Amino acid sequence: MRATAIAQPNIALIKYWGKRDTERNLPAVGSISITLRELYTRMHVEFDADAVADSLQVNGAPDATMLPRLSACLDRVAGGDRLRARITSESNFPIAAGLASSASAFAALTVAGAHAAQKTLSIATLASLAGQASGSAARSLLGGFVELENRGEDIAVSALCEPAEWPLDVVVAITETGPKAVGSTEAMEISRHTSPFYQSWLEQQPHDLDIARDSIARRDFGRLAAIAEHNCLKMHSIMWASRPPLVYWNAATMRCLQTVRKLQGSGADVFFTIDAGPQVKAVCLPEHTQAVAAALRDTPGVVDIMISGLGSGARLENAR
Ligand code: 2P0
Repeated sequence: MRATAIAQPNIALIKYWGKRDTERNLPAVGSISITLRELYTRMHVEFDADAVADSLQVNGAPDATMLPRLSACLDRVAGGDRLRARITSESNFPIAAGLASSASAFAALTVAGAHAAQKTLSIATLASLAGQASGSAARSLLGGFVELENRGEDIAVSALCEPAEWPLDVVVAITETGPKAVGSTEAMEISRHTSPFYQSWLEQQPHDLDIARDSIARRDFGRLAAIAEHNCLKMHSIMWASRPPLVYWNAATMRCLQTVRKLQGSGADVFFTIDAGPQVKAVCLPEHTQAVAAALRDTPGVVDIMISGLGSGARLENAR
């Protein structure tokens, strides 16, 4: 009746922004991501016949804010008539700051919850359940390069390339550690309803996915870099043109972009991507990782650096 699972956050290279069904939390577009290795969320779920309510501890402290979303996810995984659960979560990176903490949290919760409830679920079912909790979480079920497709009335995830087949590195430049002002779920809806660019975003996404998928298959770093930066800046253009405007960047975010441009100018194989937060993720070939990390660390406003390779999908740590 208890299980622990570990999952890594993922970074989208072709972004998920917008929903086609808010009730079932179905994305309006497909996406392609890379799962990280060094950042993790460990989630322990214990169903307890004596407990009268679910409880949640995040990094050692009780957390009532996230609990309803986690409880609802466990209801879908284990059934609404399940026993109440003690949930314990531990992450080694800032939460809700644009580092995909909900992706690793809900991927780990879905896997741990299913096992604790003694259910053996396929990846397709786990993806559907994790995706209902958080769209990006479905991608953290798998490792390396992962595609999330809109398939029929649901979603499907598949691994495009294992980490060892194209071992890229990601340098995360942290420019702010506080939680973001507007959560992704709310921000996506603001964009869908108000951004004049939203419709063309939907129309162009299949093309961007095709280019990225093909670049990954050919290990063509330059082509992947160009489409990933383009797709990222398109997503932020939608946000900036929303009403109210959604600007997640700070001054250091922009400086990090300039640093990446300078590195590219000096011949480094690196590109940037930015999610719904002010952090900059620089994706690079391993031979450039140290130079990329040093340049970003020296960029004014950067408060910390994290370096990660590509990792594997969500998995059980132990169970009883
Ligand atoms: C992504 N993001 O593809 C995009 C890029 C943020 C920017 O997926 O509403 O927390 O819970 O399904 O999964 C963040 O969205 O959103 C996200 P919900 P989620 O990584």
